[in-house]
Amino acid sequence: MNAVVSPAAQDSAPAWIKNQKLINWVAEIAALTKPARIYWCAGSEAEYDRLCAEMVASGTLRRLDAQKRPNSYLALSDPSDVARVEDRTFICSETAEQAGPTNNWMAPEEMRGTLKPLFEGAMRGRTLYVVPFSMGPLGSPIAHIGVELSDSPYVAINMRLMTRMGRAVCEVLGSNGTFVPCVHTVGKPLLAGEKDVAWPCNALKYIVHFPETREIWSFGSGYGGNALLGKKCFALRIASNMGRDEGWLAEHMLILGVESPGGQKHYVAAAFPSACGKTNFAMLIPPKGFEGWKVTTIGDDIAWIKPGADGRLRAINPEAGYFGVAPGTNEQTNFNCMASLNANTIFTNVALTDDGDVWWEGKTKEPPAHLIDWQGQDWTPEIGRTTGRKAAHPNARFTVAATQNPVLDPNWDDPAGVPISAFIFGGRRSTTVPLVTEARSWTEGVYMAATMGSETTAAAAGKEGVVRRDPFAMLPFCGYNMADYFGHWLALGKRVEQSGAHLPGIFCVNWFRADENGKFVWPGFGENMRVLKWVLDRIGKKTGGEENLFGVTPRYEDLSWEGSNFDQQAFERITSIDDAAWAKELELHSELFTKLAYHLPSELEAVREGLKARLAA
Ligand code: SAT
Ligand code: MN
Repeated sequence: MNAVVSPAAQDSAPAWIKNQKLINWVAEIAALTKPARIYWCAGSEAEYDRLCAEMVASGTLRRLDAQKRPNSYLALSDPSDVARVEDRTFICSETAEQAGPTNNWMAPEEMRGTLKPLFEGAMRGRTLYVVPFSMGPLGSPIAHIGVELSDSPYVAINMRLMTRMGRAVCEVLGSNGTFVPCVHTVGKPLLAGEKDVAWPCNALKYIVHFPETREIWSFGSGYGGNALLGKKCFALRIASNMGRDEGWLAEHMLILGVESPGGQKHYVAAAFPSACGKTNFAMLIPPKGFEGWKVTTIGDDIAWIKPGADGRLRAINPEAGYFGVAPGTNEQTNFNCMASLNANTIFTNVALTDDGDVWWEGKTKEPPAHLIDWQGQDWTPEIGRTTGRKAAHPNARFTVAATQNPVLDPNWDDPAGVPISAFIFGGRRSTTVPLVTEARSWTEGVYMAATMGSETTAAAAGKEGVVRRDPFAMLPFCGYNMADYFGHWLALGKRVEQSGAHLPGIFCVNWFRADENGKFVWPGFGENMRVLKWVLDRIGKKTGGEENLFGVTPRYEDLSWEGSNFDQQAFERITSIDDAAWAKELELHSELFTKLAYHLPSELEAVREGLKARLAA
């Protein structure tokens, strides 16, 4: 069947599109953006292969060596379009207070007025791809459908790996189903006869959310979370609004399964900021001394969590693939991830080897003698040393379907979701925050997550390595007032507790404490299993710990050290609480609370007062 139609023949959408609202909306957006063609994505493999072949022909993709990296491609972006743009991301709720002080806000009507001329004719000369997608298992009561209209074929192929995409979604949508409308353009119309560039984009960027009408409009970028609108825009910023209204949670969390040698299985959801190791943690291989333990992946970036019929919190991964950071990934840091990337992968902004494979910093100890770097330039170790230029961009990414993961959890696609036993929150902190701390209550846990700080990474445009407050690792992703979001967490906890269902424990971790030379003290990666086991043992009341200033931390003897030579002295270094540093830390909490004073739950203010008093005593 021919699914390519001219905009004029708009109503000849494929027969499997039964939703008139969708057909009308596509016609409306086509009338505004004036694409040369409309293509309805069915989501088949043949379609994927064809779109990739077209992008190879146009120079956007390069096919990698068929033996070394079968069915895989490399895309190099424009050097100005390499990460999320937080300062160009807007939450346009009715009032500024609803967006809160941590989001950029503009009045909805003013923003619509700004966007209209930008989208007017923006897709001229290009194809408008209609990309229907489900966030979550098809038909799951926790899942939701979106449709992205994009003039980027790169978006279409990435969405096929990252979501359940295409015709099957339209069948679930039916004639009356609702969907979140997502409009995306790279913002670079093609004039008649104009030759396209490999990575079209616009210096001006707008990533815009209208929470009330649940709409997303993205202009000017083709990269990652700016362009794959199912991810941060829908699954976090819009979904956090849906969750607040409907009594559930949309979180920046991985979900993993842990099975003990005795066959006891738990699921844990863990929030870390972008590029802090969520993918590595979600695919962890238990270290020596943990024979018989199994860790499996439900998701590596986003969790949607809802109380089930029994009141217990159940989670799904709304995504169906991983858009992970390549640099630093290797057989030692993440063996399962490397295995996932063996074939059927899209790489973006990594380096190309002379034999048609990919390379990035940290992939091997020694870099190859010659590479084409992420900007398409010759690169040698010598050039790297003398210019400081990296072969791969620090935010270079891979896109791969979850089904490529050798440790994918058998329940990853279960529409009912999986029950959550514990929440873990972690920032990247070279000082101050100990290896692991258990909250003594839900409220204390919400406080810990709310006041979390982290050093910035290359995942967002801007300066790297500065500590900023990143509540719940949601600072760039919460689609409404952060103080109201804290309140939502407190209320949901009360609701679960009142239902008599198990309320997950809350823990805070920090893998990143460094010594005086800036070297990480904790080995991390597979060794994080020792902390994970302590977390589960605490939930099962099987191990000890001692109270510190803000929760319960393990003593050296409370962790399992079998197979490890990490000694007590090193352990003290990463678990010690420095009173002076904490006095400063509490000042930063105060600063955050002052900023979020409007609607800040009084319970959190009370926890802070308690901590201050404890520290003074
Ligand atoms: O660019 S993405 O938002 O998709 C990745 C990230 O920053 O976590
Ligand atoms: Mn993320």
